[in-house]
Amino acid sequence: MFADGVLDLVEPIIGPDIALFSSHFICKPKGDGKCVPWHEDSFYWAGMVEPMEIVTVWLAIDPSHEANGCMKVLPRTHDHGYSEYGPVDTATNVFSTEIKKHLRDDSKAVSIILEPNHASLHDGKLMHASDYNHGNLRRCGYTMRYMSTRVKLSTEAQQYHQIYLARGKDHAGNPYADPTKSHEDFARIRETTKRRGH
Ligand SMILES: O=C(O)CCC(=O)C(=O)O
Repeated sequence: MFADGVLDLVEPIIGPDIALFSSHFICKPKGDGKCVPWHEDSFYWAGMVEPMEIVTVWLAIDPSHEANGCMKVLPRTHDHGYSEYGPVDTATNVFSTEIKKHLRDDSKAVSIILEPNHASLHDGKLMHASDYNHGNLRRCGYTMRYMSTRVKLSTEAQQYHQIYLARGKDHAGNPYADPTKSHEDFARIRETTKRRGH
């Protein structure tokens, strides 16, 4: 998350002053796992940051192919970020809603096929999704999401979400958490307010 090799990938996009917004593994066991329905990350982060400028590095831990549910994107859809969503079945999807069908052209979808240690980058407003894993390999990716330190974490979000200074210096007056400490208070707040990360 703080390795120069990763930060060097995002610096040409967001500049030299970089904060880690969030990070997690997204793992689908072989022959299993739910679909990630079509969404924009920004839809889930609305109100948390201003401006909504977050880039995700999606690092492949396993091979990520169509058979085991690689990520797919709709190129050039990142001009909007807050589409209308309709319900989907949570028995087969990780979220309960997805971008309404008439607002997307699924025929333009591009699969992001990666080998272990390869990475893709996507803008927080880009429409993306992934199918369930119908292959015989686990599909695990590690997301690292970054923003410029000129982006402001809202006062409300500061109550339940932490960001970390990854490179350079702050410009927006954000508070930054200490990555060497475990912040169980924040974990408890997220649990009691049922806020889930994305
Ligand atoms: O890993 C996936 O299948 C989806 C990833 C995703 O939605 C994201 O990284 O924003």
